[in-house]
Amino acid sequence: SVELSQDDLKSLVAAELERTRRRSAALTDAVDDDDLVEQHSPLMSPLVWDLAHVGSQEELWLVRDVGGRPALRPDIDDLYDAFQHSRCDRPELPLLGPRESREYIATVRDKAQDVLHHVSLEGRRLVDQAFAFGMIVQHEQQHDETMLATHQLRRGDPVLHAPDPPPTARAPSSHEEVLVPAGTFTMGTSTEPWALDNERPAHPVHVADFFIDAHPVTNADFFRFIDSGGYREPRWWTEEGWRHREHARLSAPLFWRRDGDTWLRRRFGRIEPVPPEEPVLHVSFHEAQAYANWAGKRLPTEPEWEKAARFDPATGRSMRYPWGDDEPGPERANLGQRHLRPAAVGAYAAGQAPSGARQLIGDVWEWTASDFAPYPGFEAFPYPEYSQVFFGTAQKVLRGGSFGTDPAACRATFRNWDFPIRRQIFAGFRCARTPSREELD
Ligand code: AVJ
Ligand code: FE
Repeated sequence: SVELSQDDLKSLVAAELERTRRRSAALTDAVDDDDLVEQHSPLMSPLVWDLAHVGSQEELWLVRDVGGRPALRPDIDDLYDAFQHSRCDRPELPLLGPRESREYIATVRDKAQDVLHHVSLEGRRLVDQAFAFGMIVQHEQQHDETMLATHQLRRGDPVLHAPDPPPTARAPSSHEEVLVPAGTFTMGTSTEPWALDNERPAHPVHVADFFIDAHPVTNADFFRFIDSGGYREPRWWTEEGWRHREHARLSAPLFWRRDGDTWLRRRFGRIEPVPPEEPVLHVSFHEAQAYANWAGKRLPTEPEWEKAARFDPATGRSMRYPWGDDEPGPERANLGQRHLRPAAVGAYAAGQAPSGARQLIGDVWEWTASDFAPYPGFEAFPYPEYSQVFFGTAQKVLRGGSFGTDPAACRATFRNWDFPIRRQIFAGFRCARTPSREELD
C-alpha cells in the first residue's frame, strides 16, 4: 500500500471525522427533543446520552491526551463514562440536554480538528498513522450503529428513510455451502493501521477442513425451523439456551408478529411481511445455535469464519476484505446505513470471497461459536476497557458487520462481541459443519 504524506493523512482523517458526525447528526436530528431524552428501551441509552458520550470520548482522547490541552468539561466525565452507569440508569442522570449536547460535541470537534492540524503523527504510538483519530472515528460510528438499534426499538412514526439494497441476480438455493480445505492461515493483523487491540497481532492458525454456508441463513430457512417446532423442542437447544428461551418466552425473532398465516415485522416504524429471501435478523446466539443444531450443522468458530472471509489460497495470503484489499464500495457490501435493511441472499457478487462465500461483510452481524478471547500476544491498547475487561466466557463473538455498520468500523479482522441473549443488535448468522470422511475423498 502507498504511504500517505502526513498532510494527506490529516485531510483524510478530518474528512472521516466530518462524515461520521453527519451520520450522528442525521440520527439525532430525525427526532424531536423529547424523543432524544426519552428512553426507548431499558436496553438502550437515551439518544442524547450517546451523542454527548461520543464527544466526551473525543475530548478525553484527542483534546486532552493527544493534544495535551486543558479539560473542557471535567465535571461531566463521570456522566458519560459507560462503566459508571448502566444503560437503564442513564435517563435519571443530570445529562446535558439536546442543545447543550450539540454545542458540547461541536466545541470538542473544533478543538480536535485543531489538535489534528498541529500534531505530529510520528513518535508516539497513540498517534502513529493517526491511530487515536481512527479509534475515535470508529467509536462514534459504533455508537451510530447503537443509535440505529435504538431507532429500531423506538415506537412511533417512521423518521428514517433510505433506498432498498440492490436486488439479487440469482437466488441461491438455501443449502449452498462451500468447502474450505484444511491448512494454516494468518488470523488477525499487525499492519492494519486502525485495527483495534483485540484484532492484533497477526498469528498463524491451523484450521481443519470445514463447510460453511455460502450466505447467511434466511427468513425462509427460519420459517421452517419455527414451523417444525424449533422453539418448542429442547433437544435443539443447549441447557443454558433453553433456560433462557423459557424465561424470555422466545418464539420468533425480535420484532416479529404472527398475523394469520404470515409473519409481519416492524422495521424502523413500518410494518411489513417478513421477506423470505433476506438474512434472518434480531436473533440471539442461543436461537442461532438451536437453528444450527436443528439443521444438522453448527455455528462457525471465529478462525473458520475469518479464514472463509479473507484467506486467498492462490497467494496464501490473508486479505483485508473478502474481495481483496480495496475499501468496501457500494457494489461490494451493504454497509454504512446506506440501506436500512439487509440485501436478499445472493446479492453482492462483487464482494465474494475466494472461498465462494458471500455477504460476509455487511448485511447482518454473524454470531460465531467462539467466546471473546485475546489472541496470543494480545496487548491492551490504548485502554483495557475497550476489549480486555470483556474477555471471557460471558461474551460471544460476532463478525462481518451489518447494514448499520460503517466501513470505517468494519473489516475482515474486526471483532464484535455481545451477550448470547442479545437480540436488538443487527445480528443473524450462517452455519458451518465438519465434513464426513466420504465427503473429503
Ligand atoms: C464493540 C460494539 C461491543 O458498543 O459496546 C463503544 C463498542 N466500546 N463504546 C459497544 C464500544 C465503547 C462496543 N462493541
Ligand atoms: Fe462508547
